Amino acid sequence: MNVENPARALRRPSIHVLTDPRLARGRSHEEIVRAALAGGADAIQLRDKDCGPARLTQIGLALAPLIRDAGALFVVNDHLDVARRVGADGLHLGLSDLPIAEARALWPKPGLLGGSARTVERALELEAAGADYLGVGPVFGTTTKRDAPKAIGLDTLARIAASVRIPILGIGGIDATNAALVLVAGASGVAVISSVVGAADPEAATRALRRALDATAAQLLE
Ligand code: TZP
Ligand code: MG
Repeated sequence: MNVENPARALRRPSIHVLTDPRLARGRSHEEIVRAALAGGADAIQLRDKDCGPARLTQIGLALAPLIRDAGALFVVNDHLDVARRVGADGLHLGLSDLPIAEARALWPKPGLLGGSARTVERALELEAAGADYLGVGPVFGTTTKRDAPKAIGLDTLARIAASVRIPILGIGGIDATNAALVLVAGASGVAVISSVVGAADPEAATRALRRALDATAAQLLE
């Protein structure tokens, strides 16, 4: 576990950067993670749809100390076994993965458990099943997720944010130009792939998101 109180760490206006080698322009997970952390990411989610658990574990073990040293959260996508082996803070499971209620029993607190929702009903279901946070989207149009459904938009995001007590992260088509809208709609933060992983300069792209979110959070507190 990297962070003393992972649930609290989720509360700040947070930036989760999801690694995805398909978009990384040939750069490694490590290059992207170093840049995202230098730019102010709060969490790294290890996500590689082309990689089996053994290779993913190797990558995760190499990333864990970098993420820990930056004081960021380390989340693993899809694979409970990998999350365990690399000592991750969190596990994120989508619709086609292990159901959240089952995962909760196998991945107890303080391990963070994230689920994916695009409707109020699903969000409430996941909260009741024990999710600690939700990735909600796609908020805007995205071509990153191959099977991504239609964008839900800011109104649905706001309805979901108002319906659950756990933090939600907007995901899908988010960058420094629209991240503020996601926070204003009630999200606690954003999860991004292409705007950071696919950027010419992932560190600068993360820093731009950081600035946008911090400025918006400060205004919301006024
Ligand atoms: N879930 C909903 S949209 C999405 C996932 C994993 C992909 C988001 O990628 P991007 O590049 O930030 O739009
Ligand atoms: Mg998944």
